Amino acid sequence: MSIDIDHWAAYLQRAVDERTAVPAITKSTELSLPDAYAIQQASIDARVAAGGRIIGAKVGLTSRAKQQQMGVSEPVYGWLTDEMLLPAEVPVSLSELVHPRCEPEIVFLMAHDLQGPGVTAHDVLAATEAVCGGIEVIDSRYEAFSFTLPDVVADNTSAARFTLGSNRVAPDEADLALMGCLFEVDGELSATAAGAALMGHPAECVAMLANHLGRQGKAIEAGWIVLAGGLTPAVHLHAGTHATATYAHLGRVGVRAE
Ligand code: OOG
Ligand code: MG
Repeated sequence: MSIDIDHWAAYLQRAVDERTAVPAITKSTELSLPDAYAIQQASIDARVAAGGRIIGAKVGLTSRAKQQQMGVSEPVYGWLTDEMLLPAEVPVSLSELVHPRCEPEIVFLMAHDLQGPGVTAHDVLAATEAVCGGIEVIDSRYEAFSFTLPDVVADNTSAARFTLGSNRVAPDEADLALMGCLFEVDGELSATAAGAALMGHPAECVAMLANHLGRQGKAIEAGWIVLAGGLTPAVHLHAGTHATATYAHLGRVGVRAE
């Protein structure tokens, strides 16, 4: 049975526009992973046609903490557009979102294109301009923030907003596997992690992304921002919530919700 890709892309875009959670697609139809990526692509094509610009990509569900929290045990890939970038000090506006959560991320700023197959973590580091700390705000368009692997892929992996810390280091200036992270919410420690939580090394996640894109004839592009995946479980954002991630070498980055 073939499914209507454009119908489901519009279904998810309506949830974004109306800020209302919708039932997961797999509640009403079977959804293969290739069809889920086709829905994701149709959605991003529509955003770009409407004036959005792709400024990077993300890998998600790359840490055990995130896989366990969401009950999905395979990494996923999605797109970042300019509308998602939250400048420092600009609050997350809850009225624009459904039921957002946030999570600490290690972020790669790319100097060179990278296209799979065969891309290794070493290649990723050689193609990286700098690394910084970040926080991603995810906002599943599905009811109860609950989904299967193909559902979350179709939903552009819950991507909603992200913000970047101001400190940057060259990729050879710090051992990213040992990159410590303290994730605090309203001044209380929520979780700690090291970069190795992301598949042993955060660059491994970016290598997987390059190989994934390569299978579709696409590449990670110079100038892109790439999120390697949440290091810890995500936390709910309520009015007034202030979440900060403090990284070894990379300093602190925060988001405040209002
Ligand atoms: C899916 C997105 C996962 C990450 O960093 O693990 C993700 C979700 O948890 O809603 O962005
Ligand atoms: Mg994430």
